[in-house]
Order: sequence, then structure tokens, then C-alpha cells
Amino acid sequence: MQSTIRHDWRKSEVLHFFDLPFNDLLFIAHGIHRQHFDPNAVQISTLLSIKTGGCAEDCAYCPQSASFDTGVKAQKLMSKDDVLAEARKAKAAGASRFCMGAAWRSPKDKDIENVAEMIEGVKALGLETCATLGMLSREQAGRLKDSGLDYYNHNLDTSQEYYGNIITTRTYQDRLDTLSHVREAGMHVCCGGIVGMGESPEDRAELLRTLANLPEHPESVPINLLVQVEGTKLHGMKPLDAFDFIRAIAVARILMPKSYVRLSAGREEMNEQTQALCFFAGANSIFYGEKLLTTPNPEADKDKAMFGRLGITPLELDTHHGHESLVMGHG
Ligand code: SAM
Ligand code: DTB
Ligand code: SF4
Repeated sequence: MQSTIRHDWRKSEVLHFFDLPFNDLLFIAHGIHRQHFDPNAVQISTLLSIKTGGCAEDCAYCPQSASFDTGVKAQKLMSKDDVLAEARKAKAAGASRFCMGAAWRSPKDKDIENVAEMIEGVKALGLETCATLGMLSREQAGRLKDSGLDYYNHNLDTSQEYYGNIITTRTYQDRLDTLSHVREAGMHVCCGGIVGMGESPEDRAELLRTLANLPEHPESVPINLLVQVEGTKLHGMKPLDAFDFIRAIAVARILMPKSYVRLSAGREEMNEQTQALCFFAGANSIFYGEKLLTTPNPEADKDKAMFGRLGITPLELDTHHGHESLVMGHG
């Protein structure tokens, strides 16, 4: 199937992909993947929680929400020096992008100033920068862009229809508004969702359709598998069939052919064969390093070994040509 960049996907078309026999779906997704990407190269990002816990939102999946008792202690914003020390480590380990996450509903202007300084410092190390800080006003998005922020992560999480079952303290439209502020400021958008929250295949189809029908596709589309944390509302949920997770990756690849699709949270719960099928289906980015924000992620050495066995090479930043130009790494 020849891929075209579309923003007018119909619900029936997306559901049709989900309903295809697994091999047919993966064949189509992999073919599209090869039209736009080196199928053996994966971009790697490292996450750091710069402000942990005590969040005012009630996201049913999140260990950092103050609504749940999960054992995550609320902490203050990290110092710039500590953040830069972590960024140096991430760079040395081979990450090309450093993503700073904060458990805020929306940052205060003072928070933005502090994070802007961190962004300048991370950028100066030659890393791509990403932040996820909650809802942003138009002005705040502009300030972050001016400080050198390349990507802003803000997930839609699920379909509009299912959203009210997961979060009651903000609306779907709030999320869409922040995404347009990020776009207007000229930053790259990182936007995806979570599967395995008890949603139906139709909800998964609608989430991906909403992402693909945005005025521009997000450059980066994280597909998270719910990490079940004790104390959160979604703890004890029936785990999603791994094949359904792979299907979601494949459909994301088909609907957004040129976007980086990130196999995000949940890799600790997946075997390497499942991850390999995700890479085949079109995933070409991961979070690297033993921690996501508050929950574990596979050890870097384990991922390195998996990449070696699969013949996958991490994409490295070509610092001579700026962040737009990624080149093949050497190991
Ligand atoms: N507070 C900001 C926000 O919500 O936009 C930024 C940080 S928040 C932790 C970033 C994203 O992490 C959420 O949108 C959600 O998609 C993901 N996330 C949080 N907890 C998760 C979990 N238990 N399993 C999978 N993904 C999770
Ligand atoms: C995204 O889509 N997934 C990341 C990142 N963006 C910020 C976060 C995953 C968090 C998993 C739960 C935790 O570690 O607290
Ligand atoms: Fe807060 Fe973000 Fe967690 Fe929701 S996902 S509770 S907004 S940190």
C-alpha cells in the first residue's frame, strides 16, 4: 500500500485496520514503515522526572496524582545542576533526546522560567530537548520555544468518548488547546496515549484517528501500555493482550506514516518478542534508561543487548547539522 499523508481518516477505515488478520495488518504497516524510515534504526529518548508527585489532576492511571496513595512522595522542582548532571549521563549512555517531566496540572510562570533555564543547559550539551509540564498558555509555549525547547509532550491518552472515565479534572478540549498553543509556538509535538485502560478497540481507533486528523501529525507518537501501579484507580485492570498492543502500534504507523511511533511505557511487562514485533509493526523510538518517571523501565544494558540481537542501531544526533538531522549511530 502506497502511503499518503491524510488528515481525514474515517472511523470505519480505522476500525477496518484493527479488524484485519494480524499478518495482513503487520504486512501493510511494515511496508509503510519502510517507505519512510530505515527499519533497523530506533530513536532513543531518556526521561527524567524533574518535579515528582502531588499532582492536582485525578488521572486514573497515574501514580503521581495526589488523589491516590501510591507511595510516591511529592517532591519540589529539581535544581538545574542536578538536571544537567542527569542529562550528561543520558547523553553518555547514547540518548539523543532528553525529556523532562513534571507532575503539574499547569506550570506557573515562575516554573516556566526555571524550566527554561534547564532547557538552555540541556540544549547546550547537544541533546534534543523535550518537556511535559501539563497545560500551557500560548505565552508559556512561546517562552519555552524561545529557550530552545524542541518537543512538547502532551498526550490525549484515550478517545474523547472514554476520557471522562479516566480524568475528571480537565477536558479533552483543554488538551487540544495546549496542543495548538505548542504548534503555534513552532515546537514539535509529541502526543499519543495509553492502551490497556479498559477501553474498547473502538476507543483505541478513535484515539489514533483523532491524532491523525489533527491539522499536522505529531512528529512523535508515544503509545504507552498502562503500567499498573498499586493505589491508582486502574490497578488490577485486566492486562491487554500483547497482540492488541502491537495492533495499536501498527495502526498508528499506517495513519501517521512519517511520525516517530514510540514504544513507550510498559516495556517491563513485555517480552522481547513482543517488542520485536512492535519494531516490525512500525515503532521506531523508545525510552531508554532504567526509570520512566516513577516506574521501572528495562536496564540500558538489556536494551543494548536486545538491539544487538535484532540488528537495530540507535539513531544519533548529527550535531553538525542541528537537531533536524539524525544519522545512524555506530553501536
Ligand atoms: N503532568 C503532565 C501531563 O499529564 O501532561 C506531564 C507528566 S504525565 C506523567 C505524562 C504522561 O505519562 C501522561 O499523559 C500519560 O500518558 C503517561 N502516564 C502516566 N502514568 C502512566 C502509567 N501508569 N502508565 C502509562 N502511562 C502513564
Ligand atoms: C509518555 O507518553 N510516556 C512517558 C512520557 N510521555 C512522559 C511517561 C510514562 C510514565 C509511566 C509511569 C511513571 O513512570 O510514572
Ligand atoms: Fe498529573 Fe500528569 Fe499524572 Fe495526570 S498524568 S496526575 S496531570 S502528573
